Amino acid sequence: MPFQLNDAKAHLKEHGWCKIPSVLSTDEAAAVLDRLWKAKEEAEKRGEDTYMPLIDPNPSNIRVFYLLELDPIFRDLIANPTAIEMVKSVLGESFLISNFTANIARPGSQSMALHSDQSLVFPEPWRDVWAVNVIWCLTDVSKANGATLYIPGSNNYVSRRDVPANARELLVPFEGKAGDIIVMDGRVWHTSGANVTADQDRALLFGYYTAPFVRQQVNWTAKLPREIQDTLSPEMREWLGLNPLGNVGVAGDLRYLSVQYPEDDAVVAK
Ligand SMILES: O=C(O)CCC(=O)C(=O)O
Repeated sequence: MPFQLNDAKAHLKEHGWCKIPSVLSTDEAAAVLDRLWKAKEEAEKRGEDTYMPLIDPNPSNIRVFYLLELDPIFRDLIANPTAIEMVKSVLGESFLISNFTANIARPGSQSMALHSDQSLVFPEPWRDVWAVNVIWCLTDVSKANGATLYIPGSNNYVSRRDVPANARELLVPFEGKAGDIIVMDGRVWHTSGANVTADQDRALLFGYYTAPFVRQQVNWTAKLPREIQDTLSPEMREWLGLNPLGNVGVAGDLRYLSVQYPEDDAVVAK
């Protein structure tokens, strides 16, 4: 039976994640990986660190931030129609692109902190889903080469107190093939896996989208060069928060008071 996106959406809603196979062909994934290595070189040339001791235990994890300014291929991926359809299924029509980063786990890499992505951008309680990650597999991903590990059911945790003391024993890998995407809602608790292979890289991209009232992790207006901003579609400008107006009227009612609460004629006459 052909893959049904609606089944994936239902799985995402219930379990907090889903996998969509072959959004990219194997060749396309390999081409993106090649561009990622070039982006890593370019980021380093620009003086940006690709090892972050704050989050990764050793330099075998290679982080590339600000993908959107490094290569147009990443601007295409963040706006990929399948990815956007999944994002809208969680967040609705209106959302922001908070971040787009890469984590290449090379042999010897170790796990970062267990966290949920929502917990990084606003305080508990996390009663609703206001964030979603689209994870692009650029290589085959297995437990051995450092697949992202997650706790099944953790999409229902409302507070840090809900994370069990034996969290480490509950972790399960998101395995996949190069070209698959894994969509994970912002409440799922997860970490990077350890890459215990001798010679396999595990390369993932993380497209992070949030509800429009959550401050983005990157201020794209400040970060993206003007020449790039000027090439973007009106839709992308809105998703990146580049337009002059930001957080206005999300769920507000701005009708005049006299319309919202018409005066009672009898009261006025008195
Ligand atoms: O690389 C991974 O598997 C997870 C990365 C992650 O969760 C993060 O960078 O916040």
